[in-house]
Amino acid sequence: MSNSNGYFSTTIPLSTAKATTPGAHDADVPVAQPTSLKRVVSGAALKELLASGSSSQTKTPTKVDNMFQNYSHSEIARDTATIKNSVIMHLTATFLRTPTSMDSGHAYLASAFSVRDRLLQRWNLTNEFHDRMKAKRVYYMSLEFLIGRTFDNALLALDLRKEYGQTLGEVGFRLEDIIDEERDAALGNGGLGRLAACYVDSMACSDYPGWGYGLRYKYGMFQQQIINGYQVEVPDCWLDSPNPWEFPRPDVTYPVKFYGHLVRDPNNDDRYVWESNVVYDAMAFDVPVPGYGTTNVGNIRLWSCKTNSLFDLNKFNSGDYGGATGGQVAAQILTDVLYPNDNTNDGKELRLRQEYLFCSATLQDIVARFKKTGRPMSELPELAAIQLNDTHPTLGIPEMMRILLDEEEMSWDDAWDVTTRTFAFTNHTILPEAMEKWPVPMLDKILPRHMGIIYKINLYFLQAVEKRFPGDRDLLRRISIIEESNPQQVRMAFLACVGSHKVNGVAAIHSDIIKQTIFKDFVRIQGEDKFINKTNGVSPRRWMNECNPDMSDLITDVVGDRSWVNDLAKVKKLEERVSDSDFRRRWWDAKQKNKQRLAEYILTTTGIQVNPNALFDVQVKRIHEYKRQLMNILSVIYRYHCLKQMTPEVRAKELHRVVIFAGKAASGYWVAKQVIKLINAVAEVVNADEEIGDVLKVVFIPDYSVTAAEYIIPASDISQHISTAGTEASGTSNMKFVLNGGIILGTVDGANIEIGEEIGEEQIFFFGCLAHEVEDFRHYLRFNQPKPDDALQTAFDMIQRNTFGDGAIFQPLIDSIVRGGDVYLLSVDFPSYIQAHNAVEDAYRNREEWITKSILSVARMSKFSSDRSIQEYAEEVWNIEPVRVTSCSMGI
Ligand code: NBG
Repeated sequence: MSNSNGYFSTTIPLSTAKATTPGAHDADVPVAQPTSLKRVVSGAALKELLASGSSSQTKTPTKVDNMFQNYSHSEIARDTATIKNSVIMHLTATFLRTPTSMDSGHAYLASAFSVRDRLLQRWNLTNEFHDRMKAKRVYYMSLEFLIGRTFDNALLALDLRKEYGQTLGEVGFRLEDIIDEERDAALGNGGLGRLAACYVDSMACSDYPGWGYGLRYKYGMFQQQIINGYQVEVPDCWLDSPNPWEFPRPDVTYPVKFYGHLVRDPNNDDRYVWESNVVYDAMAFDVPVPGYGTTNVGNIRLWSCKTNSLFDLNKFNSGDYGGATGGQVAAQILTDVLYPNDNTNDGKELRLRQEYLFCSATLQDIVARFKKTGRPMSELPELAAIQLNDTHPTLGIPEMMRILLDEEEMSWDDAWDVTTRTFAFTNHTILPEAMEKWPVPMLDKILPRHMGIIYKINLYFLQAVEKRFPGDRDLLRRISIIEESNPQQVRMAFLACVGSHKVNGVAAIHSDIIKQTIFKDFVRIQGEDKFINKTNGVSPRRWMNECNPDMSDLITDVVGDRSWVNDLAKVKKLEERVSDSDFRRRWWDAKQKNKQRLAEYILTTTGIQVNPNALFDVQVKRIHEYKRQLMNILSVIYRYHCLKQMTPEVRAKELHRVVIFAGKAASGYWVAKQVIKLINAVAEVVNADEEIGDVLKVVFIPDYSVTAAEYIIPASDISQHISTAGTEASGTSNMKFVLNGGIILGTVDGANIEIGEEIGEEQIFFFGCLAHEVEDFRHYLRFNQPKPDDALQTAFDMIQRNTFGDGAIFQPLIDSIVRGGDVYLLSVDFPSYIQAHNAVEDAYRNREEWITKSILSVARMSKFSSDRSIQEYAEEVWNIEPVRVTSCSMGI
C-alpha cells in the first residue's frame, strides 16, 4: 500500500518496525538508531549525508543516499496480522505478559508502543529532512504544554484507528476502553498550555518546521477530588507507568549554572566569565507530535533535571546518607512540579530557577543546532525564530545575550541585533496579579550575569528614549524594565517587549487593550507596527474529529471527504444543507448521542443521574473570580427559588436544564475554592429536591482535564463565557464549544466578539457591560455600595438563610460583591445575565431555530482553526515556510 505522495512505498517487515527507535536529528550527536540505520547515518556518514543535503533534485545519489532511501521508503505496516504481531511482541517482550495474562492496561501499553514504532519512522525522517534542507525552524517556548492523551490522536493521524480497533477486538478488547487507559499529559494549567499544544499540532499538520520547548514535570496539574464539597488536591503522578510518548535523550544534555560570581574580561567590558559550582544538567525528552494528513511529525522537547552525577559517594561512605543525596534532591525539585497557577504570579524563588533552567537548556540547544550549519552567528535569525509564550520564558532573552557575548564573543550591538531579530513575544493577559516581576536582589543572587545584562539592556533602551523625548522623566520611570519599588523589581513583560521584534495579543480586543494600557508608551516609542494581533485558534483534529466522531462523519459526508480536518474553510459547505430536513435530524441526533455519552460520564464521575433531553448548560474552565462562576451559581440559586414558587403544573412546563460546572482552583486561591464549595452545596440541595426532579440539576464534574473536556464540549447546548468585559484575553474553549455545534452565552469579551462577528449575532447570546464602561463602574463601586437587583438579592438571602448549609461560610463571597467593591461587576451585569438566560430558553424551545443556529455556527467558524493562527504567525512573525517531506525533495 502506498500513501498519496508515494513516499512510503514498501512494507517494512515486523522485525524492522520493532527495531525502530528514537531518531537522530541532532545532526552530529550520535544517538540511538535502528541497528541497520546506525551504520548509515552516525558519525562521519551522517556528516556526509548532511553535507550532501542540497535541495537540488537532480544530483546523483550518493552511497549514503541509497542506503537512506531503503529506510526512508519504509511504509507504515497496516495489515492487521502485522499489527497484531507487533502488539503481541510488545506485550511479551516489552512488558513480560502473555496474551492470557494481559489486562486492559497492558493492552493499552502494548498497542501504544506498537503505534509509536510506526510514528517514529515519520518522525525520524521529518527531523532528518529539516536538518538536511537547513529549513528555518520556529521554536515555541512555553512553560506549559497541556497535551492530554496521544494514543487516539496518533491512530487518527496515521489512519490506523480501524486496524487497531479490529486487532484489539480480536484479542477481546474494545478500542474505546483501551483509549481510556491512557493518562493525560497535563503539563499545563489551562488555556495557555492547551494553546501551546494546539499550536505544535498545527505546525505539524501544516508542514511547518517547528518544535515546542518545555519542561518535563514529574507531577503535572494536580488531580482534583471533591470531598465534602471542597476541592482537595492530589499529586498527579502521571509518570508512574511507562510513557510510550516520550524518548529520553541522555545524549542531549546541557549544564545550567546558578549563583556564583563574575570575573570581567580585562580586555572587554561586555564579556564575563561566570564562575559557579552550582551546576545542574538538563536532559532532553522528546515527545512526537503526529501530523494529520501529512508524513510530517513535530516535536516537543521537554527538559528534566538529571541527577545521577550529583550523588555524593564520599558523604555516603562516611555515613551521611541524607547529605549523599541532598544535591540530587535540590536538582530534581527544579523539574518536579508544574506551578498550578493560572493567571497569577506568586514570585517564588524555585519558580525563577525553574524558568531559568528551561531557558538556558533551550537556548543552548538552539544555538548548538544552528552552529552545526557552520554559518556565522549573525545569521541565526535566518534559521531560527523563537516565540515566547507569555513572559515565563523571557529569561531566554538575557540568556541569548549571555551566550552571544561571553561564549560566542560577539559585540553587544551585534548580539542585541541577533537577539531582537530572533525573539517575538505573545502577551496572554492584562490581569495585574499575573504580571511577572522578579525582585532585583533575588535575580541578582541566582543569576548575577543575567541581572547585569538586564541592567545594560535597560540602560541602552532608556538612553535611546531620553534622546527622542528629552527630559520626560515620568516616561522613563513608566517604561523602565526596572521598577523603582522597594525592593526594585524586574518587569518581565517590558523585558520581553524590548527584546522582541513583534509583540502580539491573542484576540482583537485584547491586542487593542494592551496597546492602550501596559504597552501604551512602547507603542509611541517603538511604533505601531511592532504591536500586532494574532487571534487564538484550536486544533480541529482534537476538538472536532477526535472528540466528536458523529458530527465529524456528518461533515465528511457533506464535504465529500475528510480534508476539512486540515482545511477548515471547507465546513462552509454545511450552510448549503441547513434546510435539508434529513441532515438536520442527523445533526440533532449526533448532539443527543454526545449528551447521552456525557450523561454516562457524569453518572460515573459524580453518581448524579441527568436527563439527556434537558438543556445542557455548561461552564468549564479554571475557577477564577474574573470568569465569574459565582455569578452563574447565583443565577442557578435564583432559578431554584423561582421554580420553588411555582405550582407543580406550571413547573412541569418549565424547560428542563442541567447546569454543568468543572474546573480547578489554584491551590492557594481561597475565594475560588469557596466558589467550588458553594456550587457543590447548591447541587446537593437542588438535586435531592423531589419537587424539582429533572427540571433542574446541578453538577460539578471533578478533575477537569483535556480528556474530560473531550467528553463535555461536544455535549453542550449552551456554554457560558461570562468574564467581566476586558478581562479574558481570548478564551479558547468558547471556540471549541461552537465548533461542536454549541451556542455561546457570553459577555462582549475576548474572542467571543470575533466569534459573534463570524457566525452572526443571531447565533450568540451576548449580555453585560462593555469593556470601555468597566472602569467607570469600578470607580463608582469603590465609593458606593452596589445595589443588587431583586434576583441577586434573593440569591443572597437564600444563602444567608442557610438553604445550602451554613450560610456563614459563603458570606465572604457575598461580601466580595456588596462590601468589597464588586471588582468583577456581578451586580452590574446580573440583570442582563438573567434576561439572556431567558432568551436562551425561548430559543431552545424552538428546536428548529436552534438547529439552524447550531449548523450555521459550525459552518462559519473556520477562522478559529489553529491552522489559521499558525499560518499568520509563520507569515507575519516568524518568516518561515512549510517544508513538505517528500522523496522527491529528499533529493533521492
Ligand atoms: C490565558 C488567557 C486566556 C487565553 C489563553 C491563551 C494566561 C496567562 N492567559 O483568555 O486568560 O485564551 O491565555 O491565550 O493563562
